[in-house]
Amino acid sequence: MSAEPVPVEAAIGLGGNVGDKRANLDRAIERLAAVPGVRVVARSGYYRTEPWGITEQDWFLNACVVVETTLSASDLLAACLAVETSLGRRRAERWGPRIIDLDILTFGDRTIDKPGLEVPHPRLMERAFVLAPLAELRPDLRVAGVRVADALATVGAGGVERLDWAVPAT
Ligand code: A4P
Ligand code: MG
Repeated sequence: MSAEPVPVEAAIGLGGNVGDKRANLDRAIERLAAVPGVRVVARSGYYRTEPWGITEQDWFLNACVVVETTLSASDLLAACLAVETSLGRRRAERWGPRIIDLDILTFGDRTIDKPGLEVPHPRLMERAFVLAPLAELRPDLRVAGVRVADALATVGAGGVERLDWAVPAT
């Protein structure tokens, strides 16, 4: 008899700037929570953020969830991509407008570097739109030895505004 896999805590960043941003984000979290082997344990507020990378596009709505999962990191990524596709995402321009994007930010304390999956997310520590919602949930989490809250203080929260919208229970 094989033992049950020990759940791993992973952080997932979400963002989108096309269509009904709030509905897309809510649906993405609902669908992620419905994936067998994934339990959403914490959910951040909603953040209105200035576009990063390609600045000539609409503002983004960003948020973060913490999940406990018995899936492998690759299977969690596949689940994230399936949620994106189910919401109608079509991949086009890199950093361009999107209905919804789900990025695995951290997966336990693992470092993964393979084609199609890099964890921790390579641009995590330079982006206030990722760090602000993550710091709300896990300020003391360390990524490459640096506390998330300290990384946010370094980057600054310019262009990132937490909205006073009620956050659905997880
Ligand atoms: N991939 C590799 N590692 C990961 C990971 N840890 N999590 C691969 C998720 N995916 C990962 O992603 C391309 C491929 O990355 C995936 O198929 C997966 O195998 P994509 O979502 O198709 O492309 P992308 O998102 O356009 O590119 P990229 O580099 O992932 O963009 P980012 O870094 O996600 O940035 N501004 C604001 N304010 N808010 C935003 O949310 N988002 C972006 C996209 C740009 N500017 C933004 C925002
Ligand atoms: Mg992405």
